[in-house]
Amino acid sequence: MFKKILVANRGEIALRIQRACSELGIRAVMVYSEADREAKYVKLAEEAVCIGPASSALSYLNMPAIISAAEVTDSEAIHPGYGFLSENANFAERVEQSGFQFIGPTPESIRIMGDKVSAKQTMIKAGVPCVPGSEGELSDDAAVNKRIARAIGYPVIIKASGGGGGRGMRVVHTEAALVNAIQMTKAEASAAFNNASVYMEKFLQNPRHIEIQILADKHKNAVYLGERDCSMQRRHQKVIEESPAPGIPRKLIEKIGERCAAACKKIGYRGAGTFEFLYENGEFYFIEMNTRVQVEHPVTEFTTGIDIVKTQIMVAAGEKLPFVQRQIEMRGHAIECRINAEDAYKFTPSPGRITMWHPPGGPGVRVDSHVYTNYFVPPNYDSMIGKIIVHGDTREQALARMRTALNETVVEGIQTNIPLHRELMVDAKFMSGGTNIHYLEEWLVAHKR
Ligand code: MV4
Repeated sequence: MFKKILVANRGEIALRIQRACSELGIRAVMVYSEADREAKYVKLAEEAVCIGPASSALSYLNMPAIISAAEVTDSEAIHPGYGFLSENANFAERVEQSGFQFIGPTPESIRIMGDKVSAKQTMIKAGVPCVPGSEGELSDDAAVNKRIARAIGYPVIIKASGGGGGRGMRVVHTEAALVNAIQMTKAEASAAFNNASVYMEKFLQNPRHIEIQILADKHKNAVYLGERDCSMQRRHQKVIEESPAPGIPRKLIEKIGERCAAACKKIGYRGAGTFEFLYENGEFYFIEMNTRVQVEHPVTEFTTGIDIVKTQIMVAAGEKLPFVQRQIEMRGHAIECRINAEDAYKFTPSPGRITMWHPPGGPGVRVDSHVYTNYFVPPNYDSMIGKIIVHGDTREQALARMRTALNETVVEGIQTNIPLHRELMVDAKFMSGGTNIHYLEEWLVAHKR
């Protein structure tokens, strides 16, 4: 096992990784920008290295600064967390070329999944069901593209191969609009991702966003840890996640989960990963794979009892997965609310000093947050300041625990989205379960203030 790991991230996930290291008896080296000197995990750290100014480009995205920090502290491995450099294949490569273990998949796996056309082709070959669409990248042949769209059936969606997470997409409803839409998406993709490759899919109008968590080791073992329903989102930012996904047959989840684990074995995937699916009319359609630990991983930790971050570290060190598929059981229901420093209904960021922080507690309640009373939320980064996650025997119990937890929580000095969460937890449609990816945005329009 590693003796020392460098944590190349900030905020609640930096603290989460620090906690996993502590439990494993590993020394965690924390890096921080000038704006993050006051963070809890920096104060708690046995070792911490300032890697640059507040601007992410000069600190958390600064590869030489991070690798130098690993060198001067004699770290053996680097955990990238989520966001920042976590899905940057070149970073993973440079980390390994510098003699450190990258806590995540191989640069090759990251590269394949970063290119959405190659990710999809890989999944089709591995037997994972995908959205019907073009066989790979679109050519510039208008007649061929019209034929592909007609075969799929309108509406179709044009997506940038270098995009993902909602960036670089365009819905096309008629043949008259097709050629121009492809041209526009290509031009935007070229500018945004330096990659003009685009592909076409059937546009699913009212899907749910369901993802499957997997874990794999370096010995070709892979398991799935059930699903998460992440349909409650606004502008491609998830707001609430839960597991299990209400109303989806267990047998179907197991069938898809087995396919995901088999795909991981086939491609030699290692570490934690997430298969993103759209779910509509009882069918799963793969869209993208995330090669990092995700914000919402605690939901799965609650339902499976497995520590995903600890397992990431163990498999990076070469250990075998400490469980096989039949030992993994899902129990109860978990829900996560992301707590953001923002106006609850206008969504404008609300950085500043937190004058009072009273997190909730009690049975089945977990709070992942790096903030505390008198902490200053810097304006330079994502507005998420923490997560409240609850677990119960049933969805109803989990909802009741979340309502209690949200009512107990006191945050003063800045604005948060807790009032929005309080309303959603008593919304009749959300309470009945199974809302689609458009529900929250429609709810916000209907509840304008
Ligand atoms: C789609 C889709 C409908 N049909 N693909 C948006 C984020 C990116 N991961 C994929 N996205 C979508 N792809 C087809 N063929 C609708 C979306 C989509 C979406 C997906 C998941 C969660 C929220 C979303 C919000 C808008 C659109």
